[in-house]
Amino acid sequence: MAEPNESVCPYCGVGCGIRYDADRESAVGWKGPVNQKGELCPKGAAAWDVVDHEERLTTPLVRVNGTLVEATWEEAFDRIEREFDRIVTDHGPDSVFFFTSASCTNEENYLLQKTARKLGTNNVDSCARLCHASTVAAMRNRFGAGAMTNSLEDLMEADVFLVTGANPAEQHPVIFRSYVLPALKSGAKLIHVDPRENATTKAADIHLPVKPGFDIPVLNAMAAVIVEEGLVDEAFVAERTTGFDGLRAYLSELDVDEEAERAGVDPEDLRAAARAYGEAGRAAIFTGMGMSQHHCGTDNVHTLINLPLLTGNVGKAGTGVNPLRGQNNVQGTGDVGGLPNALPGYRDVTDADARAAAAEVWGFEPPETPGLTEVEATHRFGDEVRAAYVFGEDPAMTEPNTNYVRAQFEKLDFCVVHDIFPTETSNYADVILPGSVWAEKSGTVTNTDRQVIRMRQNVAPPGNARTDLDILREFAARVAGLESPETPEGVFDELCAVAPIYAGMSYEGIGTGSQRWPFPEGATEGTTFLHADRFENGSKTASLRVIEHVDPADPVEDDELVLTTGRVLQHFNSGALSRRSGVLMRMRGEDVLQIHPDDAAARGIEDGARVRIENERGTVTVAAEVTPAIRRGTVFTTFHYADPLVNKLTGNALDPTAKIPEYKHSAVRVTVEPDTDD
Ligand SMILES: Nc1nc2c(c(=O)[nH]1)N[C@H]1C(S)=C(S)[C@@H](COP(=O)(O)OP(=O)(O)OC[C@H]3O[C@@H](n4cnc5c(=O)[nH]c(N)nc54)[C@H](O)[C@@H]3O)O[C@H]1N2
Ligand SMILES: Nc1nc2c(c(=O)[nH]1)N[C@H]1C(S)=C(S)[C@@H](COP(=O)(O)OP(=O)(O)OC[C@H]3O[C@@H](n4cnc5c(=O)[nH]c(N)nc54)[C@H](O)[C@@H]3O)O[C@H]1N2
Ligand code: SF4
Ligand SMILES: [Mo]
Repeated sequence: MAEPNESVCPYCGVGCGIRYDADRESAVGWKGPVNQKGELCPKGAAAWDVVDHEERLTTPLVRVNGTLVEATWEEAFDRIEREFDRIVTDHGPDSVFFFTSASCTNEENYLLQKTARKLGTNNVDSCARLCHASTVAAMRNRFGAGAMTNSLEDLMEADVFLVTGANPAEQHPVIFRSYVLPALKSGAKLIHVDPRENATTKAADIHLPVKPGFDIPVLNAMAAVIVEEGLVDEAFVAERTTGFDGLRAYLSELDVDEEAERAGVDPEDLRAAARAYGEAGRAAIFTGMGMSQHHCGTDNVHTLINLPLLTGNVGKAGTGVNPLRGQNNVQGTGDVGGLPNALPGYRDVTDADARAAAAEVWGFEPPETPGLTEVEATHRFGDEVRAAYVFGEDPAMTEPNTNYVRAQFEKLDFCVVHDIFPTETSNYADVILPGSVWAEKSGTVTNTDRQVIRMRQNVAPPGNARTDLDILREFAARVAGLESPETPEGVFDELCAVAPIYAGMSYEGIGTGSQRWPFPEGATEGTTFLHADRFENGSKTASLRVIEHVDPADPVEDDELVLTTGRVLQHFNSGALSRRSGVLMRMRGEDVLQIHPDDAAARGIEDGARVRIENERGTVTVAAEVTPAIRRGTVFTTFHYADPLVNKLTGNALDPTAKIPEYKHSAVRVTVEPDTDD
């Protein structure tokens, strides 16, 4: 079987349409709801490389006397059933933790969270925790919904884009090229807040090279300028906000120059940015990991939200607060209840009505106590958590402080990894289940601007591998006695019956287009921008808040530098897919450490030299890229490689509200690698 059916790119949350092209033996774009001309970035164009890759898992593996050996599905599931049964009987259902997968479909994740809840636990979370958990926490708290407020189409109407802690030119390339650049060509302005100059900065009118971890001073100072210079939308503030007097009083005491200096940015540039944002007819915000991945990530976004509320830039086209989401289905994984505190459709597990509504469809009531979040769970392996089901994620590589995380995985009594390739985490697995990749499955994913898009199967999974949904159906039946619909469409229909934001959707309605949530029963189209007359929580008003800066978790000694980590265009997260693509490896084969010429000179580091980066958590070695694109005192590298494993250096600090790790600020010493020849 090889059918060129419309599917969705397995990489980022843009959600471009791709399919297999047998003549070219490669993936090609089709005119999807997002990539409307069929355009793709290099990752999407190379996505076939992962489908027929020789390292694919093609048969179940079971650990026998310490060694992984090939097994039948029957043997693998017998082992899983026995171990889950034993552990749940001895330690209760909360001794099991489920990783849902932001790289997998709504239907798959829906079944996995339902299985956890049938077993009696809310211990279910995904890498959305590592990503925009803080953004979602702040936005849900203030607006009642954590997703992009606006749609990509209406954002083209913006006069100003404030892009902070995000690099969409590399991380969301088709959005940048097809939605942002055309708006810039028509005269819109771009403000970029980022410690580095990168591909997004090239298109910027104003760049604020903030010190990692100092976004609150920048945003408070911008708010102060907006108030001071009379750029507040008074009618909007009166009608749609509360708390203005308190915020105004706080901001009037603030010294803009001092805040700018504290954050390491030029005060005049900061004032220019505030004016551009405040004077714009329509100003839109894109926010990313530079904001969210701090132990003050939730506060960062709370401070950010003051700007649209002060200037009336929410609830209309071309405005809002728009978190650019990570994987192709990180949005959907949360939507369908792959979260420890929420049932499908973001209904709180603590809400008795929500549990009763789920019970009506499910025939059982989900537990009421919120479960553990992803990193908290890992930190409790060997204590109250004894077993894990890891679906399409590689926490032993991508969670922070990997030396510690790996020691935690050692402590599990039982670990199942369900993936398409061997991973760093599968080194700790007792059973490995070979699943299916984008071209081998059917289902839906929800992209960054809330569009539910269909994936259709192009080819069968290799060898003995099975479709992910098929595996999860059997898993549900074996460990939780749960019968599930046989087709992806059957599962989707059940999801729509449980999740009010999806209630009116159907496979037929989506077709080769999309349906955007909220999409209630009987709707004919989704909602392009949220919060128009009321916020999603039903309130007419949202609060303005006073938020104060907190210092990053790692203190930085005089001889140390601040390591901030992130991404490049050609690679993706753990690199599981991108490092297996010949084209992408040719484009960018090796990791480098960006370091400012002054910091390099002070350490005798030349461009291309091997350098050692270390702190009390670990040591890694990479090649130096000496460049003024990074601010002094800060160094940058990616986390895309298993070697060098950069997450050895990141720490255990978590945001107290959202429990997101501080990936964007670690104190490190950087030295020339001693010559290994002598
Ligand atoms: N090519 C590619 N695309 C991807 C991914 C990928 O791995 N590769 N991953 C996907 C995923 S899962 C996600 S979550 C998204 C993430 O997309 P982005 O949020 O764009 O990703 P990052 O590169 O982690 O961080 C963005 C920027 O934050 C800056 N930054 C660092 N510290 C700070 C700070 O303290 N303040 C501010 N204001 N900025 C700071 C970094 O220099 C970086 O340029 O991308 C998705 N798309
Ligand atoms: N230092 C540092 N660390 C970070 C970050 C950072 O900025 N800096 N960012 C964090 C963020 S935002 C994120 S989202 C995480 C990402 O962390 P992970 O989610 O661990 O990384 P991915 O590479 O997205 O992992 C996807 C896994 O899913 C598998 N997979 C892909 N498609 C399928 C499929 O269809 N079926 C199945 N069964 N498996 C599939 C892949 O083989 C891979 O093993 O990393 C976090 N870690
Ligand atoms: S922009 Fe994202 S979804 Fe589109 S082709 Fe590139 S990686 Fe895939
Ligand atoms: Mo992410």
